[in-house]
Amino acid sequence: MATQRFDAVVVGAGFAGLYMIHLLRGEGLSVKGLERAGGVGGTWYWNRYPGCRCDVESLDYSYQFSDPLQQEWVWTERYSAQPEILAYAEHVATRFELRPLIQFETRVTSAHYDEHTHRWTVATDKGDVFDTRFLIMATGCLSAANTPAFPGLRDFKGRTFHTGLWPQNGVDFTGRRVGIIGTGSSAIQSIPLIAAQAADLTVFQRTANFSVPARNRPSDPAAVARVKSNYPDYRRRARQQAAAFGPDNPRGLDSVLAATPAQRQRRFEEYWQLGGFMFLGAFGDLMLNEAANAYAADFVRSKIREMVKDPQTAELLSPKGIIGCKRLCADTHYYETYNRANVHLVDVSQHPVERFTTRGLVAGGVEYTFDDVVFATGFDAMTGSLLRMDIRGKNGVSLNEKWAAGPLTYLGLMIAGFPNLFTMTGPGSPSVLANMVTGVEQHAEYIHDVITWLRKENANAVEARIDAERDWVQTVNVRSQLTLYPRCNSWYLGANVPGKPRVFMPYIGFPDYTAKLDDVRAEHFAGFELQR
Ligand code: NA7
Repeated sequence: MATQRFDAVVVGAGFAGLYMIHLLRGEGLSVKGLERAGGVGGTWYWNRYPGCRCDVESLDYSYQFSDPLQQEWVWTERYSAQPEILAYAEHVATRFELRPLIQFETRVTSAHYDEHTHRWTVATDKGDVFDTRFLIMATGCLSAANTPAFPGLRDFKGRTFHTGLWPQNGVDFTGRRVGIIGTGSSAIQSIPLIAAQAADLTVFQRTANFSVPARNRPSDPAAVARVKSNYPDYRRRARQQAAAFGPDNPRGLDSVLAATPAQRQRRFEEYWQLGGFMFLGAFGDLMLNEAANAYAADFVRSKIREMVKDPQTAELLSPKGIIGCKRLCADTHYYETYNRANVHLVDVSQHPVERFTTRGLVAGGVEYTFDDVVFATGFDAMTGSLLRMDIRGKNGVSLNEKWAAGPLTYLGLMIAGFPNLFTMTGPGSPSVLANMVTGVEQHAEYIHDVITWLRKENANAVEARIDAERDWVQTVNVRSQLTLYPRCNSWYLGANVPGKPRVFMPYIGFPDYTAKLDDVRAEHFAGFELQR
């Protein structure tokens, strides 16, 4: 196949890729989008499991770059379900005429940089070769599905599914004996629905997770009208929040340690009723201090005991550690589902899932037989989608070598030694700890600005300076140490993937990050270096 030449190749057509393509085309660049899926939507294309829903409210989890777009789109629920978010991504692709620029069902296999031409050669599984100046990785943070390498998996005669690679047309579990491995967010959302359909559902839990009721409901027209009457102001205030959403959400700023038992109980109950992530805003110090956090964790455990009738099951479902350290889950009737006669919980914390057989799987020396097994086992988060490609920068150094001890980036946007390569919401940026749509818009606009600067300066390439990268990695690390986040085995740390370096990947605090980006821009993109 003949090599095709572009100014920019954007890998991924999720929310990040769509807006990036839109911006670069607007600048007059020739742009090619490459997407392994058959359509746009990224995460929301793949995660079609029953109950899949966003845990950020719909008025926040949407683009703000176009006021007509945010005014005209109608979200039907407080927390959007996957089909509606996918429909929104499809609407955006149509409205801004992005599809003609995207090649679907095409996986990038390698990307190599040539220091003499300052260009990237990108190869795909379809045999295409692209020659491009800029390469933008809009590859998503939770897109590399993680299926543990269980011995004997190939021998299993039943059906298997991964929540993050769900069949396009759904799955009918009616009358089936189903096993599900994992109790993260995907499991917690899907278990109530699978349980309602299947003959029998067995949940294999390695670590109990904290979950709070989402309290999803139809959108409130009055609240929507209020936000839409001045959406830009709502967005501006949202960007000032630590996670870039919910500017009007109540937040307790005082310390739980200063409250009386009755005050504590009342406040936690009030925030429990609000639903979703808001629970962790009940007091100002819940994520800063282990003793403070323990009060919130105790409250949730008491709720689990109220909701789950069998005391032994309630005990097993009660998480031991820090609430919010692993991402908090928001559910609809998750704990109550364990009161159903057809739902069984198996603790695999001490006796792991050992192997698969033709009929099912063995855990703790017991064979469990199934028609279907669901892997709700998560993702190789934040770095997986990048490291699964053969990316080579200057001197042929691979990204896998560069990141052998953990990801190194400048601002989560660029990597020293990999000129003209940009990562969107990569490690070192607020990414998964903030509203992802706001994060991708911020990055798309910043990458656009860096490229515009380079072109104005008549340069051939831009690269992060190694010292700037080193300082930034240190900053990200130090910030995480000030919180409780590094104190558990979360995917934020890569702890869910055997052998992955244990490094806290996201930058905590959207407003400070925004201030840093603004400072860098004001200082003529300090830390970035142009090459001519
Ligand atoms: P998560 O949150 O990473 O959850 C994966 C779950 O799978 C978690 O409970 C894991 O237990 C479990 N797991 C992984 N490997 C195994 C093995 N080998 N045996 C038993 N259990 C295992 O992924 P999700 O898809 O639920 O959610 C990802 C994000 O998507 C979520 O945070 C939201 O942002 C949306 P562990 O806790 O590691 O002991």
